[in-house]
Amino acid sequence: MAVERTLSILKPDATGRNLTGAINTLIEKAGLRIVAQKRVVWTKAQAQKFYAEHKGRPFFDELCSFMTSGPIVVQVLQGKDAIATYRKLMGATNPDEAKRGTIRKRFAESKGRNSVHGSDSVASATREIALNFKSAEIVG
Ligand code: DAT
Ligand code: MG
Repeated sequence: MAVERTLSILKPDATGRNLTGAINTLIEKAGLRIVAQKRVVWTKAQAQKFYAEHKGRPFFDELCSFMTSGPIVVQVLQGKDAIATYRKLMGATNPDEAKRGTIRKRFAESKGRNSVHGSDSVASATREIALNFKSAEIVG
């Protein structure tokens, strides 16, 4: 059980419904510590760079439009096995397939408007954290 950091994003559907506090409570109850957090609006270029692995997929343009449609809260979460712990708390991409008690089961509106992002590996966490935070902004 390694102490890890992962990048979390509360997406525009979540900020739009004022769910930041409710989701943060679930994050903290799961034993993860929010060691960096800011509310921002991404440019289209920032969204396209962040989601570069999905370029060419049919949902790519919709995804980048959605992620720039309103404020997002970007966070660094720290804790034991933070990457897998947060993926489990988030639930499946499609809320219809997400398990009871997960963030997406509780809050997601659809496969696209699914409330949260979480890094899926150590390599993507490292990349995604560096894209969004300077090291001095992360206070563990
Ligand atoms: P996850 O966010 O669970 O890691 P992903 O990396 O496969 O899922 O996709 C990134 C985001 O793209 C996902 O959270 C929502 C959107 N997305 C994925 N597949 C989609 C689809 N079939 N239709 C609409 N949006 C989709
Ligand atoms: Mg993903």
